[in-house]
Amino acid sequence: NIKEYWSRYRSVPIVYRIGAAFVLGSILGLVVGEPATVLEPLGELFVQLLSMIVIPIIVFTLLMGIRRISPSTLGKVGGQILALYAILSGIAVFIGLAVANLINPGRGLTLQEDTEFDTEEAPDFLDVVMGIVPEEPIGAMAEGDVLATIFFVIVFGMALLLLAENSDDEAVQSGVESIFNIVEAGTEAMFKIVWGVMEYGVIGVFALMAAVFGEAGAGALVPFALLIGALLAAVLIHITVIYLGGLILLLTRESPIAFLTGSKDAIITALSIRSSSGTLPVTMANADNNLKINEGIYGFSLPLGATINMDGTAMYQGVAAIFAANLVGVQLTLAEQVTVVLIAVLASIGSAGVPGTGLIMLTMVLTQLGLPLAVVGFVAGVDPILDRLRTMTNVTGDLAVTTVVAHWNDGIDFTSGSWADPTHGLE
Ligand code: DAS
Repeated sequence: NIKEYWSRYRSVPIVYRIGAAFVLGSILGLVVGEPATVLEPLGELFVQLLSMIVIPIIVFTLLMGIRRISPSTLGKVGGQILALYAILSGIAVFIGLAVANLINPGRGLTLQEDTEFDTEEAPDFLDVVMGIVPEEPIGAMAEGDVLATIFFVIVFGMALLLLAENSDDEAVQSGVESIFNIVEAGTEAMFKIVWGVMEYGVIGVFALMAAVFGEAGAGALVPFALLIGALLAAVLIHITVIYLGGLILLLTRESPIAFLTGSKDAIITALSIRSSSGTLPVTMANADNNLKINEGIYGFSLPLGATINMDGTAMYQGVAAIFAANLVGVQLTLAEQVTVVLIAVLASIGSAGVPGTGLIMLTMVLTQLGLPLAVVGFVAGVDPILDRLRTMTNVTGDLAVTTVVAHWNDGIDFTSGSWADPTHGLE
């Protein structure tokens, strides 16, 4: 009967239900083609539901986190996180260039100059750094400005901690206490919402994938097979060698498989919605429930990473630069390829983790190299697929770095069991 089917359905971990929806939706899109794009709004709804809780979950978990780690630790942790994010992005671009020089995507293709596209300017580095201090903190939250929100919440949280330690005014003390109690309940409520939204995600992901493959169409993918293949190879090398081998196994001595298992919901969500910021609530839930990382660490490192740590995006700039050069029959010199590394790392710090960021950044890279911007319009058709590979790498990198920094600062709580038995968050 229905109730029994429903409880059997619900007993399957959400990530496998979403994974099945991902595959079935893709197949439907490839088979049905253009008509499948009618499902797009159902997919957009999923992205909007996740985006709705991004700012609230950052505010709640960051405030909770600040209570858990001291200001001096936050400074040390922040330095470690920023250093790892920058180093790994540089390595990612290098891997992207190395793989692309081997596979040589774009070889034998000719560029159709007539492709139209609208290039928005990717924000420049200085604007991003200056923009971290919000003139209107509530306005910054309303606009979903993650960096400005992080800055304000840290300042506000520090002020609360100082009051808790120094104020002798009873009312203030109990006020601080009640704020943190509200935040504690708010955080739990946010995670409940995440898993509720993920239930809808089964439908949302099915619709998203049907629409994206319906839109792109199997035929359109063939000329870009080498480009998609080169990015896929670079992504897999970066994730297995650098994240699983270098960060998890070498630096934390924990099981790379258990890390992947613990991160699976975030990985499949990133692959589905191609937005690191939109995936953030799931990324945080996995860090909290499965990887058992202290809120003081992930509450800070994950929102920051979703915005400034985009290894997949940086790597793509290297791959796409070689693709563009091959399209127009030029060979990039080593110096030019080093330029790509610098631009890609700086640009990936400056741009937000939203769909299509990597494509906008490509205009900066191609301009710098003197390669035709028409290439951006040329690859735009398959960018929804390339973007999913980039975003999945970005999110996995955020979790891997967070795990290492937590390990370095005693921020992983194995008292409640090892990673081996991660619950899928439906506690
Ligand atoms: N979609 C971006 C993200 O959310 C990545 C990209 O466009 O490169 O991380």
